[in-house]
Amino acid sequence: MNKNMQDQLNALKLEMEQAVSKAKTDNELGEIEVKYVGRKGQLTAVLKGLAALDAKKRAKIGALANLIKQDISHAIASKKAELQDASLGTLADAEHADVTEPGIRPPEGHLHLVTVAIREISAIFEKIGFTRTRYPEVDWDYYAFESLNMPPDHPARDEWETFFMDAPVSKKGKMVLTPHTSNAQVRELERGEMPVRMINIAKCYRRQSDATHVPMFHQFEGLYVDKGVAITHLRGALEYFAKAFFGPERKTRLRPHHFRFTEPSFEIDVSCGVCNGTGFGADKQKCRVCKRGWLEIGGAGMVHPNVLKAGGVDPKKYSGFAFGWGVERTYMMKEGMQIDDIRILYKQDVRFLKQF
Ligand code: FA5
Repeated sequence: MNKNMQDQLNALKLEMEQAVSKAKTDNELGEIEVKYVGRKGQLTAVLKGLAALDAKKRAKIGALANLIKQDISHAIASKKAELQDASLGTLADAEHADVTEPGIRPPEGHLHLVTVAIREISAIFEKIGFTRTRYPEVDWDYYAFESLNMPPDHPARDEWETFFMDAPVSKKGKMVLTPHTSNAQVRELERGEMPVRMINIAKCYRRQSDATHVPMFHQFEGLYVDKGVAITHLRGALEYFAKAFFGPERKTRLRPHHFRFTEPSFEIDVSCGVCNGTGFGADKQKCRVCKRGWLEIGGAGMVHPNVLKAGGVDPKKYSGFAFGWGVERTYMMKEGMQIDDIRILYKQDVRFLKQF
């Protein structure tokens, strides 16, 4: 046997075994395989040298070389399995989950304050038989003004600081972004079903922005029309709402006012929840919201005969009351709210919204 070749093979075996045992990744093992037992590998090169040996030596050295090749292939395979086991162990550790542990709550949002207020207001009025309706928020001038006893060019319209639509004009006039929910009054009467007990809550738009005004806000409009409806019913309904929404402590008052679509007309004030009706803030300055202890939150009155007529209702037989309040202002006056600028409701500042 060629002693030299045998030593060479044994030395190669030792080198390969050490390389395999040091390997840390599948890639390294792949490289070792190529380097030693691949087609151009070192062991393969030794085997190629066998041709030069005589038959007897060739058989012995060949057998040894094949044995080494097998051992190395086994060593590589078992190292691969070992590395895989180890990596699965690491994965199992990393992904270990104890299903009995309490879970982690995902962050939860909540409804916007205005949506909460709308739901609460609807529920309060539903209890006294008012049904929530929906009417257009982009409507004809006729429903927003003319049918409400405000003919075109009437100065009373100025108060509503209206956005007009750049759209074709019809028999019912221009289209407007509804500046109040009163557009629902004649639309509801036109349905011709008596009695009417509607609560219409919708978006309104006006060219206004300050601590108590936003250009897009919501109103809730009540309309009650039946035989024998009197001003006492109006008072009763508003008192009921104010107590249900603000609690028994808060005060409301009616002030005479003028609306073209009600007669008599009133404005409704509620004692301010920001300054507790004192008119002064914690800094001893005038309250930013009300300035005088009371905040106007809506208008009301007995439905004008011309409005009943526009809706096809005979004012000699029927009478009714109507009111329209701002949802945001009403909500700002709720116990403990302390919101001193209406615009914050629409700033989408999560730090503010999260507090409720
Ligand atoms: C009206 O809009 C009448 N349509 C109310 C009415 C209905 C009277 C039925 C009689 C019968 P006024 O313009 O005062 O009235 O608005 C009513 C309420 O809407 C205000 O008191 C206020 O609470 C709210 N409001 C008005 N403009 C804004 C605004 N720019 N931002 C926030 N709230 C507003």
